[in-house]
Amino acid sequence: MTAEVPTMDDFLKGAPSNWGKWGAEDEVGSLNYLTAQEVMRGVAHIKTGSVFTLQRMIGDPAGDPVWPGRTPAERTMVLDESSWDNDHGPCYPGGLHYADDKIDAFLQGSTQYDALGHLWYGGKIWNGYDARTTVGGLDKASVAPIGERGVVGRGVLLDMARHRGKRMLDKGETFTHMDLMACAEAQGHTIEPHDILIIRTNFLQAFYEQGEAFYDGFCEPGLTYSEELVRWFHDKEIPNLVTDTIANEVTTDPVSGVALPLHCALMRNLGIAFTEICDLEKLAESCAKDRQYTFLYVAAPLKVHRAAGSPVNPVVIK
Ligand code: UVW
Repeated sequence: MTAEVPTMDDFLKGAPSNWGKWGAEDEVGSLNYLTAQEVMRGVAHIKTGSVFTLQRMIGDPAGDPVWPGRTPAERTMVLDESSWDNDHGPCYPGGLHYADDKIDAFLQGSTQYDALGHLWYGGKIWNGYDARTTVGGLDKASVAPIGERGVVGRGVLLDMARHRGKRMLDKGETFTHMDLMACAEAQGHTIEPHDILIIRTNFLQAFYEQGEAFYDGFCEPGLTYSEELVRWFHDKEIPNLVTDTIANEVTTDPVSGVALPLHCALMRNLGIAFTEICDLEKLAESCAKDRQYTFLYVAAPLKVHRAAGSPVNPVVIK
């Protein structure tokens, strides 16, 4: 007999919450921890000026990994030289030609920031706003306020794959906050309050190697729920969780069977911003070489009105 999966309400009963902490109108949650002082703390970790960008290519010929049910972005040429070959191109004085294109894309279909109102349970989104405010577009806690604010602070790479001596973590493999701390210790640093946590699993390598078979029995590796873990994120006042997986946590909690409980416990309840589908390979290689795992992290998703998420190309400066 299989045990019944609890409702999110029951599962997270009594879990810590930051609702109201930054006022009744707040839409950026734990990003409020990233004060000017935190920006300068991040800047202090720039040692050589090397720059890394963390976005995966949109429309990568190798494929775009997306959450099941979403489709990769489709880019279409609207104008190119053939437009003038066929007399479709607009005529400008002087004979200017140009290329124009557009994309049809899930806003969560590439490296992205989730809006704090991206998901919910019990009829309430971040900060206690009614889930009905999401109908037709997010009137509250959309991605736009995160884009408006920007995200800058000390970033810390936690290379869980290297820490476990693996090329990539396995399907459904889990780790906890204790593992994150052990990983940091092995890397020669600590995790400090207000650090932006960037976790590498290299799991999406399986997508590039396996193609569609990657989605069979879909269960990504990642952080796994416990009350202690949620309390740790709360007490450490973590502003932003960044990973190289599609959804930042083990897809299904192996103990309870609940799907994506950390999205609810960390994003919906604590207001921690989630950044997903990052490419951490070049950064990880550099960190393994020079043993510098702390740096300045800078990101700002696109300001899309009422959107539940938006593409981003985060930048790390070491
Ligand atoms: C879901 O919303 C299901 O996933 P993500 O956070 O990856 O967009």
